[in-house]
Amino acid sequence: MSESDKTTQYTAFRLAEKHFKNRASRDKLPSLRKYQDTLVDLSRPHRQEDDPLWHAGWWSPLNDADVKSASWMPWTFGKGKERDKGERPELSISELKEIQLKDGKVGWIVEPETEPGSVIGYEEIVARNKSWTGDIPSDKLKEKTVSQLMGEIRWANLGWVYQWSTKSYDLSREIPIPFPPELAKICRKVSASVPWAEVWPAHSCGWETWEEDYAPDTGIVNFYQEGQTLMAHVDRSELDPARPLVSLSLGHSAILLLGTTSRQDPPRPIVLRSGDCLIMSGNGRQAYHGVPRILEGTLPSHFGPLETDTDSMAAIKRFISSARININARQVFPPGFQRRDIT
Ligand SMILES: O=C(O)CCC(=O)C(=O)O
Repeated sequence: MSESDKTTQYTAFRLAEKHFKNRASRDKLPSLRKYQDTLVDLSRPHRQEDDPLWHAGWWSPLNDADVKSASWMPWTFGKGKERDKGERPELSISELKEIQLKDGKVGWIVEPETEPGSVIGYEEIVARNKSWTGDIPSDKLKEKTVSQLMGEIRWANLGWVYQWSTKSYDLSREIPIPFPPELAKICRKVSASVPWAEVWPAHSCGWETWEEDYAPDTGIVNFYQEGQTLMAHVDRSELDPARPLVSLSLGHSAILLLGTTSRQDPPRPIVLRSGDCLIMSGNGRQAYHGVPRILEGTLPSHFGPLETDTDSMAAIKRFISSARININARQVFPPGFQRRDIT
């Protein structure tokens, strides 16, 4: 198979991932400004002076020639190699709906074309749990210092433990690991601020009770160093396929790609800045999504070191100086669900 045959087989989602991952013009960051009509960037400040993305150069007009500047590179010759740089999705943001949240803030509704959810179901989770024999640590593992491990940590679990090898939660514990109450409070507050009737006017996905009974019990914390990515995926291991997944971003900004139920459809690029909150709910929970780029040099200045920092605050700031943290909270068990024996 020729190189060009291979590359034309990339899905639209993969092409978008390749586009945002592209590091060909190392001395210049590719421009986001040039494509601002297709980028959701809800918390972009009104003044450029206040914008870490502007300071880093992602919005700078100086970088507008990003693709052209790399045109001498050998890999731009030949159709296949050209396509290997990926393709920027051209979905206009003009049709997105803005909503007023109940706490006075403003939100945007991004409504991908998705089918109603399907989940793996409790019986299937039980079966997967039984087949799980544990992940054996690699014998290549060597002793490491805490600071080495901090640079390598990729994810951590809150509440029910997610097993990547079976793509299911380990529900065999009699008493689950508690989900941090302070975080649950924040997620419930965020969910309660959404006027759900406006988000889902045409059909109910159960949102009528969320204000009272949304209670996240599980979460994944993703740690990204610059250059790390998260491939396109769908989260479908929770028993209610529609309940909100509340996703909070901290540290460096990132591009999140939000697609549909098919990787063949072009995904919508969304800039997630530190402090941004993305909620996936209803059919939207079934959409492919991934993080192809941590935007280098975009750490907000308030993460800078201070003489008054405690040791633990100084350690956190050292970590985040080259990283992004994403905390996403989900509710595995719908209210009133009776867990049957799993042994
Ligand atoms: O890092 C993000 O913003 C997305 C994380 C995510 O999609 C996941 O953990 O399932």
